[in-house]
Amino acid sequence: MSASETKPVVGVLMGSSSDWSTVAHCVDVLQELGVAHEAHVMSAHRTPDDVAEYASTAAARGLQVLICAAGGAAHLAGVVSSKSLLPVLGIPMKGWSTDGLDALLSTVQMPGGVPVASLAIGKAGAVNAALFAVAILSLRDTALAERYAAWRRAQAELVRAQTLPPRS
Ligand code: RP5
Repeated sequence: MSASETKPVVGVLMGSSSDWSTVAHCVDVLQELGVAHEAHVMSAHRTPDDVAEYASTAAARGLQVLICAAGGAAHLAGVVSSKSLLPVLGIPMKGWSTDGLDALLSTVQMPGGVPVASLAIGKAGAVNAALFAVAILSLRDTALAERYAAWRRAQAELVRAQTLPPRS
């Protein structure tokens, strides 16, 4: 078993438990690929001190990639990146008025010098955040790299197996 399977190496944060139904897709992929992870609700606005403490101690606790999901004025990924040198991946959540565009822009438009890699809004971003983390970890974990390659091959097979219904 590789180190990534025994101790959390990916930290998944979300701004609210209302994000969980989307973020669960990210956690499912991490689970499927055998990446040890932890998930917490933590808000850049509502619990800023907790976010700062978590991010500033994450690397020392063995985490290697941080994934942050937030909606609305989505500052979670940016604040985490401001307090950690780890790779930070942002997942914009669909919110209550602009279908996630507000969160996308808040996540992606970071000032130079404080990087956040923003994924797509919603489920696709959640899945891809997990896969992006896997790709990063795979650089130093050959067993994980093999599982990731197999996952991508299986995905391709599912696409090849797709058929279209006859048109009437
Ligand atoms: C953000 O505000 C959260 O990430 C969530 O997407 C959004 C709404 O939070 P709730 O009001 O549902 O707790 O901080």
